[in-house]
Amino acid sequence: MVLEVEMSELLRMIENSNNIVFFGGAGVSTESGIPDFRSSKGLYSKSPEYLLSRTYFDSNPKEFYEFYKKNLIYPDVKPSKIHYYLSKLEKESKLKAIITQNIDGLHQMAGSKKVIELHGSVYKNYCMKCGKKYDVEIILCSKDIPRCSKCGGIIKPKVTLYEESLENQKIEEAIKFIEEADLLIVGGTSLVVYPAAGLLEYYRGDKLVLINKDKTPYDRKANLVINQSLEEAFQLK
Ligand code: CNA
Repeated sequence: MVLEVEMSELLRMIENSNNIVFFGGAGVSTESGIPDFRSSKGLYSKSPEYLLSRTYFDSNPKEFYEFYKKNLIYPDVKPSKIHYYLSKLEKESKLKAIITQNIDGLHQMAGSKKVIELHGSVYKNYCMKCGKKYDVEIILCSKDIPRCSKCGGIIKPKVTLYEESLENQKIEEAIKFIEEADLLIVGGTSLVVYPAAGLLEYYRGDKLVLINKDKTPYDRKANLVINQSLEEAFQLK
């Protein structure tokens, strides 16, 4: 009953706003079949952060790629109702930007245009030696370490690994959208990965909504907390 009140309040806030920003994480894509990292069924129940660190990439590229291909690339997944719902809000000029920690490209696949991918994308890859760009097929088709056809350099995904910095330009753009947002909806993220989670501090409004199955360190700061799935919270079930 309490939850129904909260869910109606969320829909009312969405109805009344024309400057919504959505800040999301791995929980946005679990309904598409991509596991998150930190819930009980998440990837971290199996694997340490070390396997996705820059140190591991540089020292054990073959093993890095074995893990990466198996656990982070899902070429056949499709956007879920949540991705399509957010895309619809943008088409209606209500939602101004999606800021995502995800690297799966599903928001764009659902038609969203303004997507800031804080941690990059599995679909963008480049040669570390000559800079030649590659799509995801080169990673999927390589038997072990993907190599550049032009110069033989190692190809690296444009994905932010642990120990690597985020791109300044993306951070600045994300801050601008968050500062100007009327309604900030944060969903499907444990909010423990920095600096991404710290971006919420830039929100100046009084409509910060947190939707997450588990509790997060920011729950106390939010104006509305819904500990439910995003599908349920947006009443898309
Ligand atoms: P996380 O730390 O795994 O947290 C995900 C959170 O989402 C958890 O607290 C879950 O309770 C919650 N959750 C799961 N499903 C749902 C749902 N349907 N509705 C509501 N809540 C749900 O992931 P974060 O995004 O916070 O951490 C950032 C990391 C995870 C980034 O570096 C990502 O690149 C990385 N990641 C990305 C993907 C992807 O691109 N799809 C998948 C797994 C991890």
